[in-house]
Amino acid sequence: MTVTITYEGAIAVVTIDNPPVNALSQALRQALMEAVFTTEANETVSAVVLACAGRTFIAGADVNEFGKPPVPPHLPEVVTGIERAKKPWIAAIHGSALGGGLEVALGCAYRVAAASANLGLPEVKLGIVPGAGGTVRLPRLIGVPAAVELVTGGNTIGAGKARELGLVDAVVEGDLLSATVGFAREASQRPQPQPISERSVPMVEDDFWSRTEKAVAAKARGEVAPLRALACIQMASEADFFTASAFERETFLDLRGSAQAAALRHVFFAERAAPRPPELAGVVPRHIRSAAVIGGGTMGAGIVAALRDAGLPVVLVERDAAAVERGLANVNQIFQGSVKRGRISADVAAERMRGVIGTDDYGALADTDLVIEAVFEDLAVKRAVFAQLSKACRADAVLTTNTSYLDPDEIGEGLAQPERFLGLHFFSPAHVMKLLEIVPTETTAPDALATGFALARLLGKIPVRAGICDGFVGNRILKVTRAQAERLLLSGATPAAVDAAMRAFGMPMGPFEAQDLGGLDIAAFQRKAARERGETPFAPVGDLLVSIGRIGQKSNGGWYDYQPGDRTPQLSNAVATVIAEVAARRPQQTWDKTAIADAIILPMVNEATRILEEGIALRAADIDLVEIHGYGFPRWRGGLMHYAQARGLREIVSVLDRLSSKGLSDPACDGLRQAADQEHPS
Ligand code: 3H9
Repeated sequence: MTVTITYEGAIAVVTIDNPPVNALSQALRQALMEAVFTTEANETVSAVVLACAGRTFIAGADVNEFGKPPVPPHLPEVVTGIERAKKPWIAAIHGSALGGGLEVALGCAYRVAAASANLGLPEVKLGIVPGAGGTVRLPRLIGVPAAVELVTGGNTIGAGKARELGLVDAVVEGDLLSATVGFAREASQRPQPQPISERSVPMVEDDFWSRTEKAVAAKARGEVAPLRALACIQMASEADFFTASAFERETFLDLRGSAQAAALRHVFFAERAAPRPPELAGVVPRHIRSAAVIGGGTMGAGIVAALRDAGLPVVLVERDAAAVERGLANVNQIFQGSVKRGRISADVAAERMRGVIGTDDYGALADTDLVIEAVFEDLAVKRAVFAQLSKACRADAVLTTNTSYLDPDEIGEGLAQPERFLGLHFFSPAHVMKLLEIVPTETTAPDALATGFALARLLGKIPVRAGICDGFVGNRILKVTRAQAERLLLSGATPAAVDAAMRAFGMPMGPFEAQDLGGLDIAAFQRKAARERGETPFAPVGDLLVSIGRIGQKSNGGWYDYQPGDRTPQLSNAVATVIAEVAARRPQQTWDKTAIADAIILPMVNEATRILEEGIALRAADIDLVEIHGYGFPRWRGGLMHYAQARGLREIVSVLDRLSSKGLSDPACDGLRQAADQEHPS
């Protein structure tokens, strides 16, 4: 870490160089304080530009320090030091000014940003609130509603939007540093602006706080930081700067040590570690300069869109001209949807479509680097595709199959150069969902596997390596979720009670609502296949509903009834009758929300432990990422395995023992019992 001071005439340029993201470590805070003293003491200096080396401005406090006691100088003192300097400080922002980084910039007299920069206070995403004046200065600068949106949502905004809000004073297209030095020269000739801390907070309407609190609570779904951040901004608007700053700091320190903050930090680091698994260290992936997708259905079209969003040229192969047309129309529909939602312009959508070549000729793949097969989940159909690919593609092209349930070892049987073949499991819609399960076969070479991870990086997805078993990591756990949900119905709970309990736990949707949305037919089809393999999947009610044509929203009825054109679930007498028939003569009990969540989540932990024991997942954190990014497990609980650790494995084993003694779950597996035995008493 270095902080250097250079001089452009009377302008001092303080440059921070603390790779990778100029995080505000203790050493950097100390050095910044010293830079304030040095520049204040130098009579030839009329203004100070604060710039950063490397890819970004200050990206925030150093998250690695959050588990440890805070060491002075604390960031609020540094920000105040900059704000009180007699020479105006001007922040030159490129890359990201986030969290503590933006708070430092708010201490400056002015902020100049590169057009490509982004700014924000993402602290709530780490389970905390800004701790160095963010909630107290921001409303004074940009008004309360805009500050509330930025702080409670934790999202970043671009330089243009920041200029509109008055968060930055100038946006620069060309050389940022020289433009900021020029800006500083002019600024040093003018009287300094009033420090933000001395400005007043603009008034809001009488009902603003109660209205906003409701809206923030509804979005937070159990996450505490957004509401605590809102309380800080309210305090900023109702008390003086010093009282509000003290309240903010107290809230920050309280949350910094909270279980939610620990969980969110765990996810932060797990997400950053995921693209670089240690077992692939030093393995060089193959080049991906072009891609092809076989199959233009929902999944294939989503994958094409994701590849185009990442800038790759794509060939879309279908079996005949009509299917090619349908596939291209599916892709186009995705881009048009993005235009409608304002995510991309019509020009960009057209450019993305121009980069897709549709064809029924495998000959078009002669020079393609990476092929993703995404045809119907049928072994024979998939094998036929790979027979064609074996002939058509370069010997070093990486060939992948997108499958959720089939065995990639069987799909790739007989393939030429099987070392370049692997399985992928995209989640639907593939251009939106962040998770990508990467499934090597027995013969996949390390560089082909590394190419799967490189693909995930390119697509901005979270990659998790999964071993081969029915459902890989995510869908194998999902089967337990669903089976447990049905066990609950047979022992006294209702679909609505189960769904409400899982929402209260923090899931975006309950298991029955989710099945109605996706369709009950797909899982029924998979259960049929499992029974043919001699397995005994448990879904007595689900099977009966499918047999009477209740397959979800698409049939106007599944676990719930639906009015045509309305997706609101309505309680269904027909379903209650089916449940009562299947549950007859089974012992019934009353279930509260906590007991329902336990009866679903803890058996999932049990299954996940088996998955780890079998080596299907390599790390507990990988399972956390699968659950969060594939199935909506609440991020603030840190994922399934982090939740289990935080909850206590002994307690989990004892709940599972109770459930299994009544036939309501499997008993705890050996691995879970052993881990519980080794757990320190809490
Ligand atoms: C805060 O500021 C609280 C204050 O209000 C209160 C103060 C009192 N600390 O994401 P990348 C590492 S809370 C430490 O892959 P990108 C990261 O682990 C903070 N390390 O890069 C990774 O390390 P490795 C508010 C950090 O280019 C490497 O940098 N700020 C931090 O895709 C590269 O990261 C945030 O929440 C950090 N703060 O994206 C910002 N940030 O190479 C969080 C990153 O060893 N950071 N690292 O795996 C980000 O959003 C992205 O990292 C950023 C760059 C957009 C900056």
